[in-house]
Amino acid sequence: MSRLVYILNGPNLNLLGKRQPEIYGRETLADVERDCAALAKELGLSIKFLQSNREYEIIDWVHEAREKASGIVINPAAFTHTSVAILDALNTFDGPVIEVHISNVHKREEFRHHSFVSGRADAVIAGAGTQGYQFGLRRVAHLLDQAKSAKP
Ligand code: CA2
Repeated sequence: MSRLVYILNGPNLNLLGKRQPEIYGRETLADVERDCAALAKELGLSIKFLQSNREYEIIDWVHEAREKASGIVINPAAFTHTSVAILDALNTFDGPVIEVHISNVHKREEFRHHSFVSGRADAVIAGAGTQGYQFGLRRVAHLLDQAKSAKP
């Protein structure tokens, strides 16, 4: 299998760095993509970095990842707290899934405390800022390496 990792971003994350810097920081999504691409190179991974405001598009990308990718890092944004459909899609994916939140959702409003996606995620990273994406990528690389060395 490839060492391709899909990095999926949910609604409104296209505004990253442009609004609410006190919650989400000053880095834009393009900055996050650039940092992830550099780290991926170091880790021997390649990435496909995507953002959508549409639930169905994220579901379609998870389906595409089933065919093409070895791991998924996902910040489902508000869909985290609402989407059984994204959970169902992720449940069809065989490789590592890491859920990332830029903010610490547990320090915020009650409605952000529940995540449907966490029911599938192998790890959940919240509150590490945009660095969380890099932690997520490192974890995927580690799990892929482990799986490879466990093969007879
Ligand atoms: O902390 C996170 O990464 C979240 O997934 C971000 C979501 C929020 O609904 C989740 O509860 C936690 C919101 C993404 C909105 O992104 C914006 C970025 C900049 C300005 C406005 C929105």
